[in-house]
Amino acid sequence: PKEKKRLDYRPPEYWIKKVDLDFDVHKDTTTVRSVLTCYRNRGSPSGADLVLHGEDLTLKEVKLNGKVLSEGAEGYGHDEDKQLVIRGKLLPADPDELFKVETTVAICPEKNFQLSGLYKSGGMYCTQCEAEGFRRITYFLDRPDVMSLYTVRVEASKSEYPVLLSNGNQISSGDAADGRHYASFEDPHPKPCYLFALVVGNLKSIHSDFTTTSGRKVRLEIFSEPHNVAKLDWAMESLKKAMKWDEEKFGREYDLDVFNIVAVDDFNMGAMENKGLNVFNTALILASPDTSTDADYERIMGVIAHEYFHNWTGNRVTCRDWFQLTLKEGLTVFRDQEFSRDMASAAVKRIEDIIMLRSRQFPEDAGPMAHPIRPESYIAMDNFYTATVYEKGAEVIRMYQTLLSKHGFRKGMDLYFTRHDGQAVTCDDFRAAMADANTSDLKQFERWYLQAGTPVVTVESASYDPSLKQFTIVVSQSTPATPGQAEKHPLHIPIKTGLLSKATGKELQPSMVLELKGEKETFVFDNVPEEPIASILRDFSAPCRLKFERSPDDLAFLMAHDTDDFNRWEAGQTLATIVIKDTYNKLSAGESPPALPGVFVEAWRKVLTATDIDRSLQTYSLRLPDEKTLIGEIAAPIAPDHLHNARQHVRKGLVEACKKELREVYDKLTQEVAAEGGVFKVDEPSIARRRLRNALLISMAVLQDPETVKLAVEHFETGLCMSDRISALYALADIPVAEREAVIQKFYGDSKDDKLKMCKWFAVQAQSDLPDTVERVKELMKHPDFELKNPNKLRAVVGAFANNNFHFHRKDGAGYSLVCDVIKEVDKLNPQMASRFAVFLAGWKNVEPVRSAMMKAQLERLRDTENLSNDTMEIVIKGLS
Ligand code: BAL
Ligand code: ZN
Repeated sequence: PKEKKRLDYRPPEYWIKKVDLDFDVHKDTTTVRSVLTCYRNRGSPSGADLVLHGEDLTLKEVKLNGKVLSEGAEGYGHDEDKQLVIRGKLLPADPDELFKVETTVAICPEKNFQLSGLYKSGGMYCTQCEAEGFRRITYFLDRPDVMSLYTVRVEASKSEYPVLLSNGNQISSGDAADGRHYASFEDPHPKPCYLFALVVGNLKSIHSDFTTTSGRKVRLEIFSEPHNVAKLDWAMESLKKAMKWDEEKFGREYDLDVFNIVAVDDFNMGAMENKGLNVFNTALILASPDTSTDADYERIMGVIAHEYFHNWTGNRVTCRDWFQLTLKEGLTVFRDQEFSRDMASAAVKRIEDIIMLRSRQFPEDAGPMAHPIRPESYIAMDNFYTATVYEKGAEVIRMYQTLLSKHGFRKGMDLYFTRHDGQAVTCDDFRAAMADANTSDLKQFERWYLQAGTPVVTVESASYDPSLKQFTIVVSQSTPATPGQAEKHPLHIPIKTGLLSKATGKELQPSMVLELKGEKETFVFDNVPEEPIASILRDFSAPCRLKFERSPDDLAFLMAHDTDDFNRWEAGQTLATIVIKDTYNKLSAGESPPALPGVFVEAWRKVLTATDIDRSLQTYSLRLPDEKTLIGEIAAPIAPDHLHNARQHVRKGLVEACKKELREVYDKLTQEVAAEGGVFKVDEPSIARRRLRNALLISMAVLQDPETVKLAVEHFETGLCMSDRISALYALADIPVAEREAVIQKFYGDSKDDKLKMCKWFAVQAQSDLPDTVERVKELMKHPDFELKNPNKLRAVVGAFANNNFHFHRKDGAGYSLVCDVIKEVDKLNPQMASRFAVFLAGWKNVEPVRSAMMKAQLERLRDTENLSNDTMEIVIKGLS
């Protein structure tokens, strides 16, 4: 397969000013006629060929300026990549002269299982064009720097598909012959083709409106298949909040008269920001207390906001090429994170984001797929919709704000929009706008875009001089080598630091941002009245690992007193990591696990019984770091079973030591719920209470005693909503008792008619700890409700299993061969999904030798598979190199 390189970027030979599309939708054949109004790029030579991308298209006709072209040297041809070539000698020499290229192609959405381009999902047709799906609809310059004005006409059966949608404003509609109807649309904003969308279906909708700051009324409409329409209200509420927030925080107003969203069952991504017509995976839009957890509600609001925010960061200002993906994704994730922080608890959101970063992005940065947030090369662009581009990308944007202040960041954003509205630009353009708006030097900051790997910031020493009243810290940085990038240079790292009184726990000085630029630097704090305890990397001010030797007592002190909510939580995580690591080392050496340190148990008990902290923060503070996060803290090669057992040992130890308090707090919360009449509520305190109560139940279940089994069954039976019921299921999932099976059956009975509930039912079983989980997963894949072609169900079974670290790494290699078999099968249908699972096998070098060899053998099996897709092959090649 061919690799594309960032530095090879060249502007296109031609521009496409206008696109007129006509879709004639019939069962098994959709005919697409396209008229492209083009002109030559002045920078390209006269006589250059026009080469249009196309994939899986049946070409019917090509016309140039209304004249039919024949295939051959005097007409059109195809190059070795099957692209359509219009001979340059036929095209105007004058770059100002417009010409029209008209193609007619046939496509078959019903057989498009890749879910890229135009495809059928259930009873509806819909599109997904990012990154390179538009070429699967018609011949085009399928690259984001080609921005065009679009008109679209679509015709289909009126009775089967009463709803016809595309980007922009509908300009006409009516009946056509043979019981068909049509609609046409005009989008007044030039856009890259990846933002094109078309939906044809039997849909129902809810609608509302939003008046923008300048007084324009926007019609908002959200569509789904009829049976889901009652679950769209939360999405509408979220959309309005997002629209208002973007006006208030960034001065960005919506720019069309309509904003439509459509929910689809079969979707590779979470959602897609097509101009004025977002398409959403049902999992990220449908909400009801019976089907969605509180976390689902929060996620839906975040993703609705994310896609809406793309209208400015992505659509109005887009990417010049796909290497710049983080320009829109990192920035838009940052914006949705800020929005969610404003909508609920800022500290809780920050903790959730960092848990995700550490469990998903840090491993990516430490594995064979490590890449900078702006990758240097790719084979399949779809492989680069990664946690690095998105989540680390968002952290890089956040660092601009930390370095420049909120005010300075806003100035940079304003300049970015003023300079680049309507353009396709680069990450360097964004950095230049930030630097210029603040007259700040951000040259070294570019390295965040150039280097892969998670930097390590080490506090080499921290000392206090009472005579000078000075506190001094020496800080160094290094970034581990990553594939293809042995040498790393120092980064510009903002380290938000506070000093606390050891006596009172109060702040001795307000937080300040230290700017680490060299390999090692000394920072001196003056006028410090007493020896302080330092709180470093507050609010996780840079995406780094912090190495800072502290005693368990100091960490327990920070857990109790740090005035930075994030670092108070972080101190608990650090302490827990030390304890789990210690247990892991003992188990790995064949020794018995050590007793839990008293200071750790008491600190945990203190959090458990506290009554003066936010219950969501309390929940996160009681939770131990997950296995994926812990892997990064342990020297490779990892023994996954010892790691799992070490973490379980610590969990159990805490629960045994605090059993009485756990039950008391749980009962108190249960009584509170009962006192309110057992009514389901979605306000923040109710969510936080539910979160804590559900987490306590899952904690207690680690003991697997009959009392907790009974409690879990009761919790399930009396649960007010999905959050309660699914927590009870998780509590029982690891306990081999008849009650477990009964509750699983009951849940199935309540869920079998709802695809999203079924996904939860699948996932809880695939994540179980029970010894026969591999066999269960194989059975689940044969279950009548499982669908290999539906990405949500595939993720619910295979994705959840591959993330089940203990069983994926089962000693006999059965987990690896299961995942490899699935990859081979799925790759034939949907390479984007298959390649995501291949990433799990690619991490073989980090695992102990026996398992490592088995994982590698499965990767080799994939390598030797005939007709493996480029997507999966890219992961396999990188994994094996
Ligand atoms: N642009 C792909 C989906 C998203 O990140 O919004
Ligand atoms: Zn996005």
